Amino acid sequence: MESQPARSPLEEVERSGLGLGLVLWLFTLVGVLGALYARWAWTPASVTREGVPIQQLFDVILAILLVAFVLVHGLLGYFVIRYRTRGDRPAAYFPHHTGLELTYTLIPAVVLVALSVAGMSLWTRVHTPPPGDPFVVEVRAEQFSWSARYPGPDGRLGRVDNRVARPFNVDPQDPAGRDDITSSQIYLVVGRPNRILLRTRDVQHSFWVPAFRLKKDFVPGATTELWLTPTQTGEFDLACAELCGVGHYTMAGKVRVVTQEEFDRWMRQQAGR
Ligand SMILES: [Cu+2]
Repeated sequence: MESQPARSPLEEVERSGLGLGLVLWLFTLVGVLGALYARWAWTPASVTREGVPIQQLFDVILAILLVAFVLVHGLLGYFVIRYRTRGDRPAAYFPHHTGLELTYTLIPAVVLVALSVAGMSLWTRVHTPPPGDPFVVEVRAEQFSWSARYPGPDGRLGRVDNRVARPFNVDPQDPAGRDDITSSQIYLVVGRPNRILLRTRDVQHSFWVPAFRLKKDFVPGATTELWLTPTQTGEFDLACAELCGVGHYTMAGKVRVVTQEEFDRWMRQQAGR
């Protein structure tokens, strides 16, 4: 029996060039399928009016990224295979190509400027209070739980002062605060603008409801706010999106979007307790 002839070093290099190109193509395919799977299987439907244009912008960005990703890595794999060494010529070398450099500088620059303008105008729209009488709620974060404060029949939240050592730091001098209702339940009302005031009792936290497509930080000592208009009733996952201590991972909660009648009924029950 004859043994297999050993491969020459040149053959080894040629084979590894082919293998590397195929690995790059496989990587490209897995990347594209992974991104599409995450977009359609892991992304909950948007349930706010603001969430719709935000999702559209996400999708435009994802599409541009996928095209660039496939183009760059697909071509890289192709070149690795096509121009792998065969020992028949030296490698070509060119230090400069003005047309190529202008192309790969100007196209990304135009795309980035367009995306920045689209992002900034959307940001401004989402952060401009919508017309109409808003539903107001204060959401309070602390290590490691959530609570909420609702204005009572007077429709106004009592003034807060962080030096006041009372629940929610409500100033006892302000009569508007006497009928405020506090609860561990976070309610929002469907079909009207909701103004969510965010206050933290300790460190930074972040209010994030993936189905709303909006996220906002809590800043110690300040009140931040978020405007949104829910378009569907239901219970939606709330997560703290700012690493806030050892129990950060337990800071999951629910936001309940209900009709005005349901909310009014719940408020009457709370007031009568
Ligand atoms: Cu937190």
